Amino acid sequence: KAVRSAVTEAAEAALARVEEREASRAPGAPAPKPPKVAEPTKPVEPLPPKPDQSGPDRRTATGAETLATRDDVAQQGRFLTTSTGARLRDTDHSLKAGDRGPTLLQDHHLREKITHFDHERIPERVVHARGAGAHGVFVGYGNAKPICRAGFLARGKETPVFVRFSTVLGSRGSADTVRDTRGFATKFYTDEGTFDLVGNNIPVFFIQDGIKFPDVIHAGKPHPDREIPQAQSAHDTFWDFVSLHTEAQHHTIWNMSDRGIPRSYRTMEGFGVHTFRTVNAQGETALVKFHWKPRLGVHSLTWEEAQLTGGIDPDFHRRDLADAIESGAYPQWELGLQVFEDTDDETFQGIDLLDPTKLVPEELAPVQPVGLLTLTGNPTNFFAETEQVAFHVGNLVPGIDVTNDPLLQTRLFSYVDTQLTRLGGPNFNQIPVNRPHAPVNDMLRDGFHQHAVHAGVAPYRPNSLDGGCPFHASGPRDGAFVDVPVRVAESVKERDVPVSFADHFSQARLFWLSMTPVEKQHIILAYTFELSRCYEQAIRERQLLALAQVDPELCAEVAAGLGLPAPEAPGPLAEPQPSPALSQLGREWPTDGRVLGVVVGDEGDLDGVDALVETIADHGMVALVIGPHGGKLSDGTVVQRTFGGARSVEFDALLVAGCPAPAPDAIPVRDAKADDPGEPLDPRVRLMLEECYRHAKTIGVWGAGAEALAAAGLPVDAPGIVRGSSPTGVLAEVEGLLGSHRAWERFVSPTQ
Ligand code: HDE
Repeated sequence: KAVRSAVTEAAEAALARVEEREASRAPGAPAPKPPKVAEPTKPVEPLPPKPDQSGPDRRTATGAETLATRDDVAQQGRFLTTSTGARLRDTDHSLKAGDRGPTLLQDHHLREKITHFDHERIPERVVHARGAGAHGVFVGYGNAKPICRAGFLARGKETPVFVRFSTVLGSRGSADTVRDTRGFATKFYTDEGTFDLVGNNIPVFFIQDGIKFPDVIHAGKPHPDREIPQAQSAHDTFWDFVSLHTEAQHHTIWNMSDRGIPRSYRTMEGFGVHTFRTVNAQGETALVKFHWKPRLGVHSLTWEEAQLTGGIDPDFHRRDLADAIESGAYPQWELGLQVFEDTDDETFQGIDLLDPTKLVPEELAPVQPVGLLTLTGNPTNFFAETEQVAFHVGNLVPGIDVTNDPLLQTRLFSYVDTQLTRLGGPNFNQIPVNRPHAPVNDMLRDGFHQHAVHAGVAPYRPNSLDGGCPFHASGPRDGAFVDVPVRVAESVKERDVPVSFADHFSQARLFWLSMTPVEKQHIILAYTFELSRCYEQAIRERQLLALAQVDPELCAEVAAGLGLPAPEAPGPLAEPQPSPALSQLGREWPTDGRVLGVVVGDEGDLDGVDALVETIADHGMVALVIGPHGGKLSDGTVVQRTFGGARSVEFDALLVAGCPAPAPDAIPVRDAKADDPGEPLDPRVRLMLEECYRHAKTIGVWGAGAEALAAAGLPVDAPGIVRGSSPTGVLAEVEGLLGSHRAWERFVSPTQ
């Protein structure tokens, strides 16, 4: 009885409080504002819908207008509600029997909030789990018309796109800068249906037949017993597979080159890898390979930079992409085509175009630009867009068709299949980021997560009840996709491979021979590192035998690094003509969006720093002032990075305006001797300079900046070191050097 009366008293008191509040409210007055609580961030206006997404959001999956708008699915109204729209007056306290509980099962809001949370995660992608996306626009040049009737390639035609970049091996939370292949998948929302170009930043692949994809991925992923290592190929199972399965050797040498550690998504090339078939308005066909050429050139990190960045900023590429877009430095790529005659044997100058382990050197078939991609918008919500976007190589538009490349053929099956598990059912094309911008009338019905309210009674063909709708398009004039009537050779069913696929080494050798000495050095170091992480001697030896078939020098250097004898190649090596286009060096590129660190001390040499920062911005680059402490310096210069918070890997070049001494209360980094004048340079600045020097980055100094170099023990007259009297003079020279990315001559020793 006592318990009951206590409960009743508490309930009555709670009710009285509510009634009191209600009574104090004047008739017709608005509902009271929720009590003020400390919010972690200031509430901001929700972003308006993106123009490229607002169109399709207003349609059902059948293309019909619906009452539902984007606002209906986004958050709306001032008040917090349940998912069914009941306004809530408290989301911080569960409904309890008294303030000390127990909690009541009856609390629907509690259960809804926690149940939804429990189911927030979906399975990550089985490959390419780690990625970053962006919206943009593609504009056609119109010059592809003679070979391809696809409408989005027409002159001046603007097509919205969504692009997702990714690594392959790592989990969703892994670091961006690991050594790996990068995905480069583009969804074109064209008027004729969605076209997905699901490519990589490497033009060839590990396997020639899709049936082996689980093998290569199982070998590359962490070991099944301890689930290590994460997001890398430097382990036994990977090298076991590629050394046994030598058709992977060409892709592997690309991964071991600087292509495996890009500087930024913005500085990556993209490749469709497979050969596709295009069709023009007359029905004539051609074979093509797709290329994305970045406007800023192809640039990479050094291995040490990639390692440091993985710890200091694991989101380096994701951040770089988002920052560039947000600041208006929109990343751009030209879409290019290598075009080949559609011959019966589907080869070009002896290269089998259906073999995805082979590329066609650009010197033999130039890449012809046919349009421009510009990324202009960051996703509003990572999960809704970047995570839920679903690409498919079978999403084709009239004018583009597949070939019989056996890797591509398997992919045509895999990409729908995987979404069924990942996105929980067959209606993933109704998710906003996947919705086509072309009208859809597909007669696909029901299933998990069906969002469309389909009208009509006859989702079948032929029918008379829905007026015979939908109708067949009669042919190309109605914009129909017509499968190219390719002749299928008279053949028998067999599990086999063409003889032309048998050469596994000549193009790995072509790649090696096309590299400059410094790029070769990086490749040697990468193989040596990766193989040194393997435990099994037999695997190292077998991979050395594969390298012997790529190049004797490469094999000898790696063998020396591993302390093993270099094997001889079992037969003579091919002598392909090198393809200079495969090298990343030797050209000048725009410096837009490059990040320059400006090191300043608290005292002296601050003259002109403000003007310098402005000039850097005027030239389309980003200046980050690095000072001994946050806030402002004595002359009012604003500091963006502190000596303690900055690390060299953030910057493409360093400008040094002074020789900042260590803080008076800093712990000395060396033992003081009686006659030691003490550290002349702050050790954190010394570290930054040393690293920039080691990574062959341009360093510009003026005034006391030269003393900082000397204090760091660095030569003032080395390549890529710019000394001058004025900040702007130094900047002009530094900018010139940045065009070639690094002072490549500084890489002299294998240890760097
Ligand atoms: Fe993929 N691949 N892949 N792949 N792939 C996936 O699809 C697969 C291949 C590529 O940002 C998965 O939706 C098979 C080549 C990219 O969402 C899956 C084979 C190339 C992405 C799948 C290949 C790629 C994927 C995992 C051998 C370069 C990320 C999640 C036959 C031309 C797309 C998903 C994104 C993703 C299967 C080979 C590129 C499992 C079976 C070759 C860029 O379906």
